Amino acid sequence: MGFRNDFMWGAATSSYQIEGGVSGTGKGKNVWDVFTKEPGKIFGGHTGDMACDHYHRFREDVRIMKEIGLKAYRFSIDWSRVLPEGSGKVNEEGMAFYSALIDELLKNGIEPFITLYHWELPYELYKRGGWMNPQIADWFGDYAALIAERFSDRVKNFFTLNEPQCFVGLGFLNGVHAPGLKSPLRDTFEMAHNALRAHGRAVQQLRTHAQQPLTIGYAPTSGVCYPETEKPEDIEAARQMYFSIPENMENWTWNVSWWSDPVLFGHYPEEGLARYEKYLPRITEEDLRLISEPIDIYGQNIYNGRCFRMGADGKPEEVIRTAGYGRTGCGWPVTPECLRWGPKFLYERYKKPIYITENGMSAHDIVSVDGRVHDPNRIDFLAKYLRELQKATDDTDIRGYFHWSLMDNFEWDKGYSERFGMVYVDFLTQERILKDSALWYRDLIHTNGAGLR
Ligand code: IFM
Repeated sequence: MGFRNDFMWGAATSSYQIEGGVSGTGKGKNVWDVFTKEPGKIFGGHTGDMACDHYHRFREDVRIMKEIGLKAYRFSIDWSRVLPEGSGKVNEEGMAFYSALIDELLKNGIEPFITLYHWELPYELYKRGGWMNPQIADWFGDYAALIAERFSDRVKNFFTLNEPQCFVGLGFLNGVHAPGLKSPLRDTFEMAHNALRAHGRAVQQLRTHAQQPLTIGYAPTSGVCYPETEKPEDIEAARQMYFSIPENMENWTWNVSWWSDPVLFGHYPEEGLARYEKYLPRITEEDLRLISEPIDIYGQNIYNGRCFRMGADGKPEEVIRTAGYGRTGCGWPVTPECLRWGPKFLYERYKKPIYITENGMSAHDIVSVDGRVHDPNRIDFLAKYLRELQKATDDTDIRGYFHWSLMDNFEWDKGYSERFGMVYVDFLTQERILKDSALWYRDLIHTNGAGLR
């Protein structure tokens, strides 16, 4: 079928990873502002204090987006920038920054997509229990109401949470991300449940305070399971594995159905309820009604996957990667098939229009002697992945694709050591250089993906 005429070709970023503007701006601290100051936590002792200085350079960045021809831009709001204590007093300077960014995007014909939470938990709320405190659903809801009141006159598209798998798993289970805790399993299930309740409350509040009909979604992540062949049994093996519940408790958050079934179906998956029984908090009917507040679109971040076939014993078996398989700068496998089968399986199961809310690769890009940044690997990655996404459009309602990321940025515990952008950022001078991949993407957008065939 190919991409729809109104397909949203976009790029994504998140606030802490690009904004800077940490001091003297009225912003409160979030857990990352604090965690990055702890010795030994982040590669090279890097912090997001300056990042890409987008807070001061957003007009230049929007001009770059325009040059690439982006139809859409997905960015997140730093909760602690607009509500320094997480609730209560508003930082008007922070609100003015996002308002000006939105105006600039619209002036340049770029559709804004706001993510409410891309891991910037206000430190003041963390001190009050953060995700462990059931009140967080209301704190997050009130924050969503504020954003809708101020911005929904101009912004129609919202995502609530980005990758709850990561902010609970990496932040509270293995502790490599802020706030860096290794919490008891029981606590992590409670936090996960509260995060889903917060999602539901935000959906309600966005709609209640909306100044126009909104398109609201959610943006979890997953490693996709894809089939070795198109034989129905292999497809079934991959589908089963994609929605299965991991046995390894150290990595329990890394799955789809625990996070998405309650949102879309109003109940947790049976397999998970059985396996996790001893760790679960009290889950009420009222909670499940809140969590499953209807949404309009389903966002999914997809970077890679694992291959499965149906074994002779009728059970799915993993196809081992071949020696020397392709890997990105940070070592993630290159598996383009995930961008075909992931959206297809998700659409079959959840029946919502799909947005790929993040996809891309890190590479150790450098400025060449000609002053340009040549990134043929990223172009190759994109061509292969997007060709697979195009195949998925035959039977799946796919509305948009956001490349991660617009520009190189602060890659969490890896600091600035991994470059995910299609725009190179010199972190000493803040100079931006469009990489070859940005020019390739510009041409692709121009033909609505025709060049992929
Ligand atoms: O940079 C991150 C982003 O914040 C969340 N998804 C994965 C990206 C690459 O690691």
